[in-house]
Amino acid sequence: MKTALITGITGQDGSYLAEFLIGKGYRVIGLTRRSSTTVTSRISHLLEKIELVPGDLLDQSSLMDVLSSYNPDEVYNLAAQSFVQTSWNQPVLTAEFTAVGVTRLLEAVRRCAPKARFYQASSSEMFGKVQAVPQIESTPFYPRSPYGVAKLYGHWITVNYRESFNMHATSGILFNHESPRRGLEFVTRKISYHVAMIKHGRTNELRLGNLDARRDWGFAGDYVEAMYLMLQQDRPDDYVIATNETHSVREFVELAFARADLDWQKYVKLDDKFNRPAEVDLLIGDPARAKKDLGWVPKTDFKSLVNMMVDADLNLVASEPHPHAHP
Ligand code: NAP
Ligand code: F7E
Repeated sequence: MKTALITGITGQDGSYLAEFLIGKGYRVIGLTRRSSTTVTSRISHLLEKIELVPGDLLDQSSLMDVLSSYNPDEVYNLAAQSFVQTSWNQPVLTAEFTAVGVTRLLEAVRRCAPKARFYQASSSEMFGKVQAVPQIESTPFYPRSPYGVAKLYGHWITVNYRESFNMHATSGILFNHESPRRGLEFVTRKISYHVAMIKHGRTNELRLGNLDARRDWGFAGDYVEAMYLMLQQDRPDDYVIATNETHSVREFVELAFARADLDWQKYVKLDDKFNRPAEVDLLIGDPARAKKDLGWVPKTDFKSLVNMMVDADLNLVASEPHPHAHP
């Protein structure tokens, strides 16, 4: 039985990856940080099948303890401050988690479990102000947020440890991927959740920023398989994971409201508060290398993704007690 350590197991991707690896027969260890509230809602259905261990990307000794105790075969570093907008409010903390945190974990692997294969969750945000269309592994980077800059550090330190210490360290450059488990602050889930709230009469507006931004949106459940496949390769490399399609926020809005038979123009209001100091206007990735080396292709198209998220939120909101209902 192989052992995998997942940092960020309580997040969107961590929950799907844990499910996937359990299905492959892995012993799954999940790193969780101390919190005053319960943060395991995404993995509540898996708690009997995984082992949670305390640790934090800010704390070197906690990482070394976990690596020494479990000596995993594979380490998936999914933990990060992952919300781009917040990275302007907390740029230093974002760098501590999302950039230097990667070095702390790589050091722990190198010293305590040097045979482990390492996956780093890199991001299409590193392409930022894109220098070529579509983006591939060799496209020059131009990050546009403190988050993007931090991810670029994480990407290069992973490459550097591979080249310096001959580690099996891989960086997956994943484009936006979404699901019903996406955090409510990200635009796709914000839209699908508000559509459901409007449909059930719980609110009557959705405030958004830039509707013209274009993203290459895929399904998180498809993307975690690519992470696993990268670590099964004899030779570590970096891979773009994307759908090779781009859509605007406006298109997402149109499809999501249409799914619930609502006219979006009646509810969507523009609000400057959600505009960013520097925007990433267009992302579209070509995953040809992943297809060739890993045999990976996305399975879920854009419309199916939107429908999946709206349907899940319609069910979720229907099951939530009405805020005005008497107990
Ligand atoms: P997410 O839902 O925001 O999850 C982030 C996870 O990181 C949570 O489990 C969080 O724990 C954990 N975490 C944050 N700071 C930590 C720290 N100091 N120590 C330990 N754990 C910490 O993110 P996601 O969407 O699943 O994304 C997974 C990874 O892929 C992230 O690194 C993200 O930047 C990257 N990525 C995401 C996308 C995308 O479209 N989703 C695309 C490219 C790359 P708590 O639950 O305690 O907060
Ligand atoms: O924004 C626009 C916003 O916050 C998408 C993270 O997973 O993917 C994600 O980063 C677009 C942007 O994701 C609102 O300006 C308009 O252009 O959903 P998002 P993101 O910034 O692309 C990458 C690959 C990651 O690595 C990150 O971790 O939508 N937008 N109006 C809005 N965005 C938000 N959040 N809220 C709005 O009201």
